[in-house]
Amino acid sequence: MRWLTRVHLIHGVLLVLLLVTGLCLYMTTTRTWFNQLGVPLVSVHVTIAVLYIGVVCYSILRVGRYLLKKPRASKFNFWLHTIFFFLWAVSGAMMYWQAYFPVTLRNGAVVIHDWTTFLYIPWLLVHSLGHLYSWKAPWPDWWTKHVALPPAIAENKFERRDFLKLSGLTVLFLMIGSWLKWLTPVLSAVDSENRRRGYFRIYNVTNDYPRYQPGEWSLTIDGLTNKSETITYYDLPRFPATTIVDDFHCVTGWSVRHVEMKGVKVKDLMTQLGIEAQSDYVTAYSGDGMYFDSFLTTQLLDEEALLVYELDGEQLKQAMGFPCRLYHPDMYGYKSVKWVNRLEFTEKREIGYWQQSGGYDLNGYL
Ligand SMILES: Nc1nc2c(c(=O)[nH]1)N[C@H]1C(S)=C(S)[C@@H](COP(=O)(O)O)O[C@H]1N2
Ligand SMILES: [Mo]
Repeated sequence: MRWLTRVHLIHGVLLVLLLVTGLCLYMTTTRTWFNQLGVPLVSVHVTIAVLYIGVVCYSILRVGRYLLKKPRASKFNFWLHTIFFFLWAVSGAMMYWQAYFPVTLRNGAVVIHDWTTFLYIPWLLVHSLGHLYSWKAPWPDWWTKHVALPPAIAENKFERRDFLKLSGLTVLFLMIGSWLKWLTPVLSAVDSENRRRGYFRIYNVTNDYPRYQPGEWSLTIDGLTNKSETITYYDLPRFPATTIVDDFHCVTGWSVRHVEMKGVKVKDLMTQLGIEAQSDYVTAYSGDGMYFDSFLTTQLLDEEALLVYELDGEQLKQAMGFPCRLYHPDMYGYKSVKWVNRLEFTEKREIGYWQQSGGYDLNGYL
């Protein structure tokens, strides 16, 4: 059947492209490469996904009908893909339109999107080996040989007996289903607190990130101010500390809830240093030499923005911005410049890294 072969090929190619772009998005190193090449990988992934959804919607009924007469193995493939397709599409859509979903749902979607992909990879390897090298997995006969259709379907007769059998099966499945439901709390007891909470995915737009020794880091406040000042790592504890517990949200869909962050409010720091802002905009620069973002002066000074140096009671990990990252409690994670080493007050508003290359909103309010 020519049509089927063609659909299968298009389907396979799109799915492999989705896997490759998806894995590249998942891994920090590759994500960073694409960032540096200026390739908006998320948009590429989403575009392919839309094409893929189109192909599936166009072909699924016809393929399903064709496979009815096929061996169990083909039917299994069909159902596997239908289920995975559904899980990928729904969780992906929730990640894409994440602003409309509560945090717990959204984090669940990210986990499902990741895990379905990991589970899928071994299957894909076996399947493509079969197609590329005509290698066959040693499945038993009953699995791969053609099966006769049940008379009810073959002759289009649906008898009382079939109806009873179907109803019986349905009840059985419902029972198994509800029984499994009792199992889930047991299965998820391990580390469930952490899973519900979510975890930080480490993002940086540079290949490597600054690994500061405490003595190497400093933060300069300058630009349109009455004076400029530079503080070091050892100065940080000398300023009044503020601790907040807040949820951290990334626009790409993941969140971490109840993160305890300790640091100095930008406002307190400025007051203590006797610095007065004389312009309406501030740019926060990262010591990685690439990343920066801008704020209204009022957003940093009057909205409790913090220079965070402790997270959940420990000093920041190097990958997460040691010794200090900016944090605005009402804004997305991309405003949280890691390894922040300069706050420059400016006449005009600078357009930050992700606003230039990702089209992110300037203010980034949640
Ligand atoms: N210097 C720097 N800071 C950064 C980024 C970055 O790429 N470089 N990514 C931002 C984005 S988009 C998010 S969601 C958070 C992620 O924080 P994490 O890497 O600690 O998980 O950091 C923000 N701060
Ligand atoms: Mo982000």
